[in-house]
Amino acid sequence: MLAGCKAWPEEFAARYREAGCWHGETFGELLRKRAAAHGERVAVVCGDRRISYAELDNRVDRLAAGFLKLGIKAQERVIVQLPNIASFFDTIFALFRIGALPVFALPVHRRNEIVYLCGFSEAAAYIIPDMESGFDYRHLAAQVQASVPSLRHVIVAGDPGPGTFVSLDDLYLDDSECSSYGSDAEGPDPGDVAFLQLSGGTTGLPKLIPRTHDDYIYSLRMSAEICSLDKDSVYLAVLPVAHNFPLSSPGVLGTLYAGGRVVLARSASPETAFPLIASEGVTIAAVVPPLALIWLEAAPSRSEDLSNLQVLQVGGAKFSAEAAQRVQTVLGCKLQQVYGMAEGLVNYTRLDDPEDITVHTQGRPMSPYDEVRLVDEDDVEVAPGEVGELLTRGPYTIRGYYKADKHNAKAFTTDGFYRTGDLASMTPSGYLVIQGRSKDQINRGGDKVAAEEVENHLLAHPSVHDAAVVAMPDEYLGERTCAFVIVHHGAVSGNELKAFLRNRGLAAYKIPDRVEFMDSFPHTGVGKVSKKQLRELAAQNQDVRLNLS
Ligand code: OOB
Repeated sequence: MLAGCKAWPEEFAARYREAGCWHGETFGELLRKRAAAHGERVAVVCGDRRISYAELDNRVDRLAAGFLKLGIKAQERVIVQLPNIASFFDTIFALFRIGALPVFALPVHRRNEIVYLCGFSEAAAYIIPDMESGFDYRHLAAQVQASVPSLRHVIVAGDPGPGTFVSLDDLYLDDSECSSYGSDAEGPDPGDVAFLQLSGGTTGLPKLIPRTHDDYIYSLRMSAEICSLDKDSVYLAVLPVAHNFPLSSPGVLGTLYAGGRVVLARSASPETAFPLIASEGVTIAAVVPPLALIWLEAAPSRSEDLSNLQVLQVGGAKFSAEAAQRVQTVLGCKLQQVYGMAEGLVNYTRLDDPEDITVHTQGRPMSPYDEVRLVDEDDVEVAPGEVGELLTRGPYTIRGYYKADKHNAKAFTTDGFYRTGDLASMTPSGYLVIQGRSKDQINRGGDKVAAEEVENHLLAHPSVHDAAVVAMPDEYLGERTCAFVIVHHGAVSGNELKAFLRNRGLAAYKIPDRVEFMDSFPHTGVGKVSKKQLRELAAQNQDVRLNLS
């Protein structure tokens, strides 16, 4: 396994193989088989382009050869920051085929995140679009390359500009040239890491999640089965496809696994998504709760025919029961709640579950081999029905983050359970209800913000003496971010601090929505900053100085 990664103990690996979870197949082989089975069927729709399975497979071979020619080697890391475009699939499957490892960045990530990812993963290449949503990724890449000199290549889907960046389109070799770069020779082992996902994070620096071919393909197979995907399924990707939810739950990869069709949307707005649902006959789509609210609001006044849509998946953050109740009547489709995490475990409500379950629970684990425990602060299991922290291990849940031994000792129990930091209860029939969170994270409508990461950036400002970042309730996003700040000298405004964070290259979703100044922080009995009290203050939305005096 890749250095810096923790494999499953052999007894567990053997169990998962014997149980038929791990089939010993790689992503490269998977696509090859789908191309053989579904050849001319459309795999991916992107704007006017319709790409068949056979064409995708061929493009992947030609690009894989191009990557090899460029000097990208097996096990090398490649930061992939692409929006919902067809090249995303060529790119990741080509990297999978040669055993190079995509590191999935999100389109919203900026200099701070990308410099860190490139440096920490010792990336060989960084793959970007030219422009997207008015942002020029080539400027970002130039800054990244200046900070990470070891980065060998910047590859651009689109116009690479005048400098040294490489055009992705130019990398595809002709069929005749491919054999000399032997992309089929010595593919990766199914037990190898296939790619690295970014964790939502709770610490100062983001963590990387190594997922293997075996474990991820198993999660696709189970997800596709639970969501009844087959070759007639049409999946609409409105969320950024690099995120675990639209990537694999069952997402775009689960749809390709089932031989279905992936329709890529450049925007999640009803104006873009609804016409695609109608024209492509979309059968399943996945959204985060704030987006579900927008769709619910828009649907009654729109004229598109959404009748093909059978399932709307909602996940990434808690979906209110009130909104959940409206999905079937307003959109005319079944609601499926999805509670998952890039570290592994994914829970689904099932398509034949009664409404009471789909509305009020976040589903149950997808695999019979998922182990779930709800524990108290001493790791003792709570009584049935009680709330506890959810711990989990299983055939597609990692045993450790990449190069993070110290953090792993805290984030995993000694017997290999991942501490999700989520507080949940379980119904008698085994469904989970998410009740809150013990981790120091803000879930901003599905975007996860690690409080400590933002606090560290605030502390870098010369006027900031101390900072504490907490969630405040928000009707639309569920939560927004409030930063409490103590200044020790000089005057600084909230807007100046936000600009300071932006200038440090922090992604926009991590910039606090609100900044409040205080003279001192409330403390707990043991002298720690009481985030509980700060959350209460933020929720009250009052003058915090008066509240504390
Ligand atoms: C998904 O993955 P991540 O890694 O961005 O975030 C995981 C965290 C969970 O630990 C939990 O705190 C929260 O996001 N979460 C939910 C939720 N789904 C995720 N909280 C309440 N209700 C839900 N339905 O967000 C993710 C990965 C795969 C599938 C779906 C979501």
